[in-house]
Formats: sequence, C-alpha cells, structure tokens
Amino acid sequence: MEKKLPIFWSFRRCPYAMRARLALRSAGIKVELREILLRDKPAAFLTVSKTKTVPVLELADGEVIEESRDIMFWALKYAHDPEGWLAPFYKDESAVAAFFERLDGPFKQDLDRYKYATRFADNKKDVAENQLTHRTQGAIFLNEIEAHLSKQACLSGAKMGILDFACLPFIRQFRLADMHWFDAQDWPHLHRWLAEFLVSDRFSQIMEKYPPWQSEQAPQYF
Ligand SMILES: N[C@@H](CCC(=O)N[C@@H](CS)C(=O)NCC(=O)O)C(=O)O
Repeated sequence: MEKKLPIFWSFRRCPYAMRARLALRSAGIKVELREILLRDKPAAFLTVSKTKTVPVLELADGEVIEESRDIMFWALKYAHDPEGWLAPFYKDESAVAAFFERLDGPFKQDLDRYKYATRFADNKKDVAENQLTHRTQGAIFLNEIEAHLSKQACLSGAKMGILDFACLPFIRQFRLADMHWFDAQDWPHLHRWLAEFLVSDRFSQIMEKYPPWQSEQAPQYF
C-alpha cells in the first residue's frame, strides 16, 4: 500500500503558497495538491485550517502546518536540505528571522497597499497618494536588496536559497503592480536576479495549473 502523502492546500497565484511549493519541490517531497479558490473555500479546508489562509500542509500523522515559512523550513529540514537552501540560516539564524519579519510584515503591507490601493481608500486622490507612499516605502526594501545583490550573486550568498525564494514571489507581485515603473528603476542586479527566476524551470514547474479540488475527485499530486 502506498504511504499516505501530506495534503497541501494551495492557491496558484498566492505568493505564500508559491514559496511553500518552491521549498516542497526543492526538498523533493511529493504531496497531494488541493488547489482552492479563495472566494469559495471548501468545507474540508475550513475544518483543517485555523487561519483559513493558504498554504496549509497536513501531514500524514495529523499535524497541520499553517504558515508558509514553517512549511518551507519543515520541508527543507525533513529532506535534509538537498540544495543547501538553509546555509544562511545555519550561519545566522536571527538575521534570517529578521529578514522574514520585515518581508512578511512591513514590506507585505506596503505591497498590498500599493498593488490593491483601491481596497484601502475610497476616493481617487487618496488612492493615488497611498499608492505613491507605499511604493516609495516598498522601494526602500528593494534598494537594500539591490545593494546586497551588487555584492553577492544571491541574497543567500553565492547560491540561491531560503532568503531568495522566500521573497521572490512577493517581488514579482510588486513588479506586476506597474511593470513599466519597476523596470525603469536603477536596480540592475535585482532585475537580473528576478528575470532569471521568472524564466527558470523551477518557477514554471511550481506555476503549473491545477483545477480546483473537489471532494469526490481522484487525488492530484505535486
Ligand atoms: N501567514 C500566512 C499568510 C498566508 C495568506 O495570507 N494567504 C492568503 C492568500 S495569498 C490567503 O489565504 N488569504 C485568505 C483569503 O484571501 O481569504 C502564511 O505565511 O502562510
């Protein structure tokens, strides 16, 4: 009998789910993938997830991992980190934690208020002002990334790792808010780094499309 696989609840375009899929793939961990629609979450998902957010990983022993960051670390540690993503973590755990705090905290807030400005203001003037404020604030983080990348090939060091893959899906979104503006910024190293990720097989593999999960369907695997 085949071993029971973990169940991974996902949403293709969610940057948190993307980074979890990147880590699962790097770790070579096969999961049953259940794609959901955020506007129509299945009852089975709502029962499992306390936070009602994706991604969620349900392990065979019943443990439920709700945070994308924890899924990344769980997968990489479980599989003994075949690509060495965790090198920066073993070198300086608190620097990696601080990076995640900044990325998932202030930078994500700026990203949301920039990309979805109309959700946060009700007149055109405020929308435009907010957009500019949060783009400017987000760009401070991006300037720092550019500075790091001008000194070393990747955020995690000479090789891509946890820091790179944790933030690339969010930086991709920041770019999508206004590609013309983004591409015009003087960030030569950041543009190269992001472009290499976007054309990589790794990225296309984790962006494959799956139909939304239905309880009676045969499992689909990732
Ligand atoms: N802290 C969570 C955040 C995940 C999150 O906010 N995901 C969004 C989608 S990108 C979500 O599921 N939102 C719920 C909704 O839109 O109903 C993590 O890192 O996994």
